[in-house]
Amino acid sequence: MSEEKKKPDNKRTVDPAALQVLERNEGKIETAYDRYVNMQPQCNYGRTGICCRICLQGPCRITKKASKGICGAHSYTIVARNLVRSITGGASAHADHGRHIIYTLLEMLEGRTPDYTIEDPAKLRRVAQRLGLSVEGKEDRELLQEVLAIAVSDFTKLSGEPCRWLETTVTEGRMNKITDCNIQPRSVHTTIAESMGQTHMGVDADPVNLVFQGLKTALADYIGMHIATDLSDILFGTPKPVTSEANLGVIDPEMVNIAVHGHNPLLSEMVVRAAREMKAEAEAAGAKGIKCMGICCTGNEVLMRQGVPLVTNFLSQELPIMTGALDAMVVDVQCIMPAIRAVAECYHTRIITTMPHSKIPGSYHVEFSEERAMEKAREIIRLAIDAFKERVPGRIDIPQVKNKVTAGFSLEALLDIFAAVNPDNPIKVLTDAIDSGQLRGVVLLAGCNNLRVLHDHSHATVIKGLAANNVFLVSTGCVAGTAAKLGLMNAEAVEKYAGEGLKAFINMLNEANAGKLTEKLPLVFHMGSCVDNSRAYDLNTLMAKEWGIDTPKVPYAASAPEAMSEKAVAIGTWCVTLGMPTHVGVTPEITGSALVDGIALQIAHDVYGGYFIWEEDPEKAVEAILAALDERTWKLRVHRLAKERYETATISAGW
Ligand code: NFS
Ligand code: SF4
Repeated sequence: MSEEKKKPDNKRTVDPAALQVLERNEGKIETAYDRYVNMQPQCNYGRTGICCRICLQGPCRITKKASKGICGAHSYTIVARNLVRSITGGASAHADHGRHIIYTLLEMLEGRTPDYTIEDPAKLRRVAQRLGLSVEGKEDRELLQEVLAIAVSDFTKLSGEPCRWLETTVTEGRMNKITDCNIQPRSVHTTIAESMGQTHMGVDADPVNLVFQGLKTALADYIGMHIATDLSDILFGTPKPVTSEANLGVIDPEMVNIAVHGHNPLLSEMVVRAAREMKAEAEAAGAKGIKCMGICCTGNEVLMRQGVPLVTNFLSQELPIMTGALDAMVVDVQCIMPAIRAVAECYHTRIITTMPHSKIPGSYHVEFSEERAMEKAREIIRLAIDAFKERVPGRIDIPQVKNKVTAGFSLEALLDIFAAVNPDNPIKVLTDAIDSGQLRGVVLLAGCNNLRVLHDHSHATVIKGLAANNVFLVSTGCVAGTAAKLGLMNAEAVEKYAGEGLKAFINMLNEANAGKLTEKLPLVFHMGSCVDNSRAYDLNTLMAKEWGIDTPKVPYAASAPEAMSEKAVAIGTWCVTLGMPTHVGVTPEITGSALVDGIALQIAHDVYGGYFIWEEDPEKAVEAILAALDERTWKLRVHRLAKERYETATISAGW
């Protein structure tokens, strides 16, 4: 083995800003990049899903000698149960997010949350109409009450009729498929509870039945996140195109720097608002002002709505602290590494936890309150201003790396851009471009970072590869963070990386919107946080309706090149159930059962039209995704020709 190979690779990133921090640190302060090295080799039983710890007789590991667990559970049962529990974890996290927003809005209607208002009454009306409510002559508050009643019902009801947020956002064909296969969730919470019960020791041993429950739970996840997106828009506004910056260079040594990290806009929106009001206090402490910046999905939320810069994404979340100029990191829930506290210990940075169920020992805790949101936000900012006074000037070292970002592409914003070309039927602009062959299809880039692959490398490779092959790219979550940080989310990237067809398509949109947009359109269209994958799926549904087909025929794929969290497992599973070819760049923990793996890769396709593609090599992944899109475009063309020739009313339903 060469010297080079033996050296532990604790700088696994292609982000130049992150690399600078890691190189200057030289292992002095331990980060995730070091812990990944220390963790090797990782257990292969866990990796392939054949370790069961569901009862206290475990852990049971499937080996050549022991082909079943102590209770007699086969590898397929163990793998399927673990998978369902992982999907359930993801669905619970998204449900937590959605439920918190519902609760806040209910309190708002009772007059108990004076700092929140209905920011987007037009969205409220759109959502109400989609849910089948009559909006005529109703006040906003009355309408919101009705919308919330449906949201609460979709979260909690025990009866079997379809959840409104599911049946009104998918195609008729999808809804029929969901009903036929008996995977319609009763409600979000009920399904999560069912899954925990079904995977208890000694309940369901049938892997197919278990996987079907997994799909049902993934649909509950979809409902929870769709509710979260819609209600967030009503509360804080539907995103519109906005320009900002991303990467560690956004940290300004002369400002009080506050990073908001986590997921829920309920808190981050308030921190951003309070920061705007409190400039004088920061100036009194010797700063030029207050600069907010985001990490992970709450960062995406405030970037989309307020143009707040994104400082970094999931994997590099410890690094902003190591610039010596971050005064506070304010966190709520999900994807927050407990390690940030230990890194902050070496600096003046204050870690401020805010949620009663998400604390880190040794951190400051300012418990968030819907009733006193702004007051709490001000308290948080004062802690940051105090920390600013404790900075050690000699330790400040900020990589001068940042890139321009154009974000804010809600579905409404995208349709508005398309409407400049075709005001009567905006979505036809996109479907026509695919019909004519100018575009090869649409890909949703979603998901996290994962040290099992080189940080940000798989993301960047898949983005560049698909763009060069004329794929229209939408994105959410931490892959959107990669695109933003690495300069792939602006107009310059279109010039550099787009193939001729994609370039012509985007330029046509730029020309039609000249005078309306302040910035030219980017290579990758940022649709928001991970709950906003709902927006990306709405785009798919709209395309299917325009073509008069079901979603498994739409040349629209999903890709999570660096997936990490249980939420990503849940999202990937509903993407497949709702008809999308779904690439995952980090093979999930199911390969220990050929049966369960086969369901994900092949049987899912036969039943639902969507299927998984495991491919860890990002270049090969590009080929596989393009092949999936091409197969669909080709079939769509053949089926449409057949429809014309035989004069049938609808296009063949098969895929
Ligand atoms: Ni999504 Fe967003 Fe990032 Fe992954 Fe975590 S922040 S909710 S889970 S790591 S993309
Ligand atoms: Fe072992 Fe069965 Fe218990 Fe799992 S449920 S730990 S396989 S005995």
